Amino acid sequence: MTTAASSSFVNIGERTNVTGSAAFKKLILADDYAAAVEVARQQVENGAQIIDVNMDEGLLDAEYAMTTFLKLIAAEPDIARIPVMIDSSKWDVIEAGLKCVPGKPIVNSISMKEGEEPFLEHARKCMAYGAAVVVMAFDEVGQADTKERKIEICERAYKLLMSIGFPPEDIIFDPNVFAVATGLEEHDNYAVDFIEAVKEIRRRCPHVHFSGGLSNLSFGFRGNETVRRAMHSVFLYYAIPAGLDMAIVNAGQLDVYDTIDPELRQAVEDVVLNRKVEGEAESPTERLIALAERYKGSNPAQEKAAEEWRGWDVAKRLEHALVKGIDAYVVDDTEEMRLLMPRPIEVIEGPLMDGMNVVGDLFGSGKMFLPQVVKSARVMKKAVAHLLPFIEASKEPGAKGKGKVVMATVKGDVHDIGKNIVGVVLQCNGFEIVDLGVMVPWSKILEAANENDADMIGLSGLITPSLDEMVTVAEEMQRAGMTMPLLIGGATTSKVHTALRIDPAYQGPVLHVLDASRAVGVATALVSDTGRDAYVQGYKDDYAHVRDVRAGKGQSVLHTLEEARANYYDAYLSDKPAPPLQPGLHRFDDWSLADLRECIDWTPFFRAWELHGTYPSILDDEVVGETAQELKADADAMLDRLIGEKWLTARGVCAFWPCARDGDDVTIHLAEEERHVTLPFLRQQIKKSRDRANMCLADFIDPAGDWIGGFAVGIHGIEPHSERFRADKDDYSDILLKALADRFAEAFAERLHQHVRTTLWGYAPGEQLTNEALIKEEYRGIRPAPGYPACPDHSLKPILFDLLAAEENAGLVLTESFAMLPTAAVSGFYFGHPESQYFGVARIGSDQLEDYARRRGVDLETATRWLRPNLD
Ligand code: B12
Repeated sequence: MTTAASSSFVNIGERTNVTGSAAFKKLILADDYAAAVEVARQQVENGAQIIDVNMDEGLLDAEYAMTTFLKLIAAEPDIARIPVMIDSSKWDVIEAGLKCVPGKPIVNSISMKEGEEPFLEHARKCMAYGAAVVVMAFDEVGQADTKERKIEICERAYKLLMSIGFPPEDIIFDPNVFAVATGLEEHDNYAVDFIEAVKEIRRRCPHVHFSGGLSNLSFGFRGNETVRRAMHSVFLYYAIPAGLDMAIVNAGQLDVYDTIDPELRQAVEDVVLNRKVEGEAESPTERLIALAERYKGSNPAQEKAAEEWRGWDVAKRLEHALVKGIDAYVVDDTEEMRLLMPRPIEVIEGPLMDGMNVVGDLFGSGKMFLPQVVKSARVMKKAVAHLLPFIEASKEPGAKGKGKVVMATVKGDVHDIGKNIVGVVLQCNGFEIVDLGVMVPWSKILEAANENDADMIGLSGLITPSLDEMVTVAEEMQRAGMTMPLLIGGATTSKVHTALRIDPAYQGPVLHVLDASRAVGVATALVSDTGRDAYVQGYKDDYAHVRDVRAGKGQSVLHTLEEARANYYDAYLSDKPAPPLQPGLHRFDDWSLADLRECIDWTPFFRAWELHGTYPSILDDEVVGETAQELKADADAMLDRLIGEKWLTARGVCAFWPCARDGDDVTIHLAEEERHVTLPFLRQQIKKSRDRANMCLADFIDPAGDWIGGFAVGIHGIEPHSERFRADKDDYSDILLKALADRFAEAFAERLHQHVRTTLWGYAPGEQLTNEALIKEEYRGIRPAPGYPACPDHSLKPILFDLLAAEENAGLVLTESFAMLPTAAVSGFYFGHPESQYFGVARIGSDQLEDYARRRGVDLETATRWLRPNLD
C-alpha cells in the first residue's frame, strides 16, 4: 500500500494457525514440529511482525501442542525476535502458552462474553505475565456490529482494565471486521462502522492499539481474488489513518492502492465507505457485484490453456479431462478413441485407465483432493457407459479390474455419504464396486459377496448401534466359513472397537479404515499377490496388541452410582427459565430453505469432502484453498437451483412440556392425556480431578417443577434428484446434494432452536447472534440429541418421537437401530437453564447399567446392547 501510515502498520502472520492452515495442521497432527517451526520461520522471512499461533483442533491435545511449539520457536533466535500471539478459545491453553514464551507475549483474546468477572480475572493473569491482550468487542449480549456497540463495549472494557491498573499500551482492541456487500442492506455500513469506531475509541481510550481479521471483509467475494485484494487494500487505506495499527493478514495478498484498476478501486471504495451515489439506480453493492464478474477467474494464462487442450491428441485429451474432471467432451473423445482402437475394451484398459492412474497417483501423493477425484470418477463413468454397448455387442469379457468389493451400510443404519465416497475412490483406482446400499441385513451381504465372487467386503455405519451389527456380520462370516477380508469404516467405528469386538469374531482379515484416502492403499495391499499375508498379519498383530494394552491398562476409576449421584451438578435452580410463552406443540411444514441457507455451518461440509480447515479461512488455505473454492462454488450453484426449483422440503416439530427432575429421570406431565412420560438420563461416573461434578442432564431440571422441550427436523424430497444423478453416472452431484441436505438438517435444528429461545419458549427474547456465534453455540440453553455424548442412548428416540408425534408432524420414522429417515434429520431435547451444558457421559459402571435397565423396564441384555459403547 502507499500510505504514510502504513509504515508503522504491523502484519500478523496467520499461517501457524491450525484452524486457518491445513498444511500447518497436517504437520502438527503428524507430530512434525521441525517442519512446523519452518512455517514460522517463513512467516518471519516474508515480513510478519507478529506470529499468531493457534492449536485449537479437536484431535489435538492443544495444551501440549501449544507449549511444545512455543518452546521450539523460542529456541530459534531469528523467530524469537518477534512477538508471539497465543491464540486460543480455551483459557487453559492460553495460560499454558504464557508459561513458555520468553519475551512479551500477546494473548488472543479475552472478552466480556461471559461477564466482567471472568474478563478481569483473565486480564489480571495476562498482566501478571506481562502480556498484551487482544480484547474482542464482545459482551454478554453478543458481538458488536454497529459503531455505537463497538464504542460502548470497548470503552467499558477499557474502564474496567484501567480500574485494575492494566497498562493501556498493552490493550489491542478488535472491534470486529464483518463482511460488506453481502446483499443485505444492514451489512452495508459495517466497514464504516469499524473505521469510525476505531477513530472514536482511540479518542476515548488513550494509548490503545487496534487489530482486525481482514479476510472477513471480502467474504462475499470468495473465489474472486482480484476483488478481495482490492477490498483489503482500500479498507486498510482508510482504516490505518483512523488508527488501525495491526491486522491478521496475508501480506502477499495486498495490492498497492495506486495500482488497482481505477474503475474497480472506485467501486470498492463506494462499497467500503458505503457511498450511495445520488440519483443512481444501482447500489454500490450491486455495482461491485456486476463489475466483479469481469475479474472472476480472470487469469489470462488459464484461459489460454483452456482453449489449448482441445487441440491435443485424443489420448492426451482424455487424460486431461479425467485429471481436471471435465465431462463436457468426454463422450465425443471416447468415441474418437474407440474408432482408433481395434477393440472397445482397449479404450478402457488403455487410455482411460492410464488417465485414472494419473488421478490415483496425484490423489495418493496429496496433489489432488477428494472433490476433484469424485469429479474424475464422473468423467470415467460417462466414458465407460458410452463404451459398454460396444463391448457387449462384441461379446467380449468386461475390463478386468483390480478386485471386487461388496460395500454396504449395515442393517438399521441409513447413512451412505462415507460409503459412496469410498466406493468412488476405489473405482477410480481400478476396483469394481458392488454397492448394496443402506440398511442391508447380514444375510444379503454374505450372499452378494459369494454370488459376485468378491475379493472383500466393506461395511459402513455412522451411529453406535451399527457397531453391534458389524460384529454380527463378522460372526456370520465366521459361521459361514468365509475367509475374505472385511473392511470396517464410518464415523463411529474405531481401531479400538475393531480390535476388541470385530476382529475376535472373525478369523479372516479384519481391517479398520479411517477414510477414503487410506481405503485405496488397504484394498490394493489386499489384492496383491506378494505383500498380502504380511500386510494382514500386521493388522492382526496390531489388534492383538491393542487388546493386550487394554487388558493390562487399568480402566479409568469410577465412582459408585451412589457416590456419583451425591456429586451431582448443583445448578442454581432459581435461574431456571420461565415457562414457555407458547407452550404445547409447534409444527412447521415447510420452513424456508433460503432462510436455512443463511445459517449453514460450512466447516463440516468441507470435512465430509476430506478438506480439513475452518470455513471461511479454508477458502484461502494455501494447500486446499482452490479446491475448497471450487467445491463451494458448485455447492452454491446447486443451492441456487434446489431452492429456486424447490427440490427439498424442511419439515419439523417442537414442543415444550412441564416436568420435574426425579433422581436421574425427568418426568414429563402430560395433563391433558393424564399420563406421565419418563426420560431416563445417564450420569457420569468417572472420578474427576478437582471438584468437578458428575453430571447428568437431569441436573439442569428443577425437582420442584420445570420445563423441558423436544424437537425433530428432517429434510424431505431428496430421492428423485439423487436417483436422477445416479442414473446420469454423476456421483459428484449425488454426494454434493446429500451433503447439502445434511447441512440443511443441521441448520434447521440450529434455526429452530433460535426461534425457540427468542420466541416460542422466549427465555432469550433479545438474543442477537451472528451466524458465527450461532455455530459456536454462544447462546443460553442446549439441544442434546440422543446419540450425542451427553445423552448417548439412541433408544430414547422412540420416546421423543412419541411425545412429538414426529411421524405425523414431521414425516420422520425410525429404523430398528433408531436411525432416522429421511437421512438428513436431527432430533433432541431442549434445556433452557443458563448453566445447562454439553458433556460426555463416558464410561459407566455395572451398577448404573442395572439401575438403568430397571428404570427403563428392560432386561439387562437389552440395556447392555443400548449402552455398550459406554460400558467398554
Ligand atoms: C455431519 C453429521 C451428521 C449429519 C449427517 C451425516 C451423514 N449423512 O453422514 C446430520 C446432521 C444429518 C447428522 C444427524 C445425526 N447424527 Co451426526 N454427525 C455428523 C458428523 C458431524 C460428521 C459425519 C460425517 O458426515 N462425516 C463425513 C463423512 C464423509 O464421513 P464418514 O461417514 O465417517 O465416512 C468416511 C470414513 O468414515 C470412511 N468410511 C465410511 N464408510 C466406510 C466404509 C468402508 C468400507 C471404508 C473402508 C471406509 C469408510 O471413509 C469416509 C470418507 O472418508 C459426526 C461427527 C464426526 N466428527 O464424525 C456426527 C455423528 C456421526 N452424529 C452422531 C449422531 C448421534 C447423530 C444423530 C443420531 C443425532 C440425532 N439424535 O439427531 C443423527 C442421526 C441421523 C439419522 N438420520 O439417523 C454421532 C454418532 C455417535 C453415536 N453415539 O452414535 C456423531 C459421531 C457425533 C457425536 N460426536 O456424537 N449427523
